[in-house]
Amino acid sequence: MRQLDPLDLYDLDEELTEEERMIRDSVARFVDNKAMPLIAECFDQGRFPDELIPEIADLGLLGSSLEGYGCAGLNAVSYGLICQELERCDSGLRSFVSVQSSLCMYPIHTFGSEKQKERWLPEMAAGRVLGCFGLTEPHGGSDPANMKTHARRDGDDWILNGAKMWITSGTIADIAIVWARTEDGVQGFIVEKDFPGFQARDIHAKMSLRASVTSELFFDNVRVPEANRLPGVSGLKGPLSCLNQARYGITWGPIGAAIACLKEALDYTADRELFKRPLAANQAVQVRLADMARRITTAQLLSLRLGRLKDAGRVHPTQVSLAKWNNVRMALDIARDCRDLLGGSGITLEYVAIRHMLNLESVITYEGTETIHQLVVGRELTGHNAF
Ligand code: TGC
Ligand code: FAD
Repeated sequence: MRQLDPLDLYDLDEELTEEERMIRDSVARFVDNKAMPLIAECFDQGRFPDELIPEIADLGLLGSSLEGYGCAGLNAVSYGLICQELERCDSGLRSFVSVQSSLCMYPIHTFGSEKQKERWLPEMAAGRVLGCFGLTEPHGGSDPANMKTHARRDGDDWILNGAKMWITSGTIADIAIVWARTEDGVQGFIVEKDFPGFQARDIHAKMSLRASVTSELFFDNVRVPEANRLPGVSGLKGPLSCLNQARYGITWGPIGAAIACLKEALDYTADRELFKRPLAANQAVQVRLADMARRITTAQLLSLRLGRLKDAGRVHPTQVSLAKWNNVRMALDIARDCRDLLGGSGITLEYVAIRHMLNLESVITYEGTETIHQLVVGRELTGHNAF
């Protein structure tokens, strides 16, 4: 009998097109050769590896699924594979690309004026302009309908006041896509970093996503020109539809993290001899490894189906919620279990498991907590809104 690939038990590679495989493999090469050698040290130092941005941009990974304006126009499955490969290295690297692509370039592309698209998108695709996305506020991110940040019309401008919390890339961003309450409902604004009254400050002492920048944003009577308002949307469906894009990518990313952990655990348990046999020869260890492979395979099937639905224009937000919930939970549980299989070695950054485990504690919280996604699925099943 032929030997199966332990990291792709159902030969899903065969389900990909040649172009999708090529994109995945070129990102994988970048990750293995350029990002992996840096990442443990960056995590240790609490530093985002911004030296990788030019190559990430050259590979076409910023705004990769958008058409025109210097973007690659790839399909949704390719975007998913990009997220998977980046997060095989670190959730922080995938976060950076998710935020730039799905949360900043997507709203400009979808809701922006032609002038805004021409001004910002080519520069963002080239990695010369970085973005961040401000939706969450300090008093509670799960309930964005209770938004306090507000903008008031003043002649040709808007006056913006409020604060945002837990904002990825906040202090390295040149522009922030900021969602604020107005008399005409929630609106999106492109706030430029040098607008007077706008301040970004890093959040320190994080034990998770240490190789990513996480910030607070403050707006004190910031004057934003009408030309910087996104004209194509009003209401919470604006930011929530950006989240659909990012959450879709996040269903793929943790598959990469889980694959990295399982691969490490397979190698480690094969090499380590205890009680006169390899650790991997114990039934109790094999059950755990088999369970990881089962859960990874399920997640791979879920994301690939989701990607094909998205490419066919038929994806439903509840389907994204179910996959975000399932796949992040899968990866977090696997990372924790792999950490344990490595024994004492598993607590060091020499191995990947603990770094992924700590990162996934953020991934299970951001872009809708696990509970929020469970309640979205519950609402779909029962028709009762439990929020
Ligand atoms: P509700 O207030 O009833 O609806 C408001 C409007 O939005 C529409 N809508 C959606 N549109 C598109 N996609 C979705 N997924 C949508 N969900 C709702 C809805 O139809 C309505 O439209 P309209 O025209 O009738 O006004 O909202 P709801 O009850 O449906 O939603 C409640 C809930 C709890 C699900 C929602 O508030 C939610 O998702 N909360 C979680 C917030 C969240 O995920 N925040 C993430 C912040 S960004 C982030 O974490 C980035 S991490 C980045 C990284 O580093 O990778
Ligand atoms: P809360 O909403 O206060 O939730 C606290 C707990 O209550 C959670 O366990 C939640 O599941 C639970 N809960 C909430 N409602 C219910 C309910 N009805 N029933 C039962 N339980 C409930 N946001 C951005 O806008 N932009 C970003 O770039 C961004 N990047 C982030 C990066 C990191 C590293 C992190 C950690 C967060 C980031 N976020 C960002 C914020 C993220 O989206 C929020 O943390 C998340 O939405 C949860 O909000 P909260 O932290 O205020 O928790």
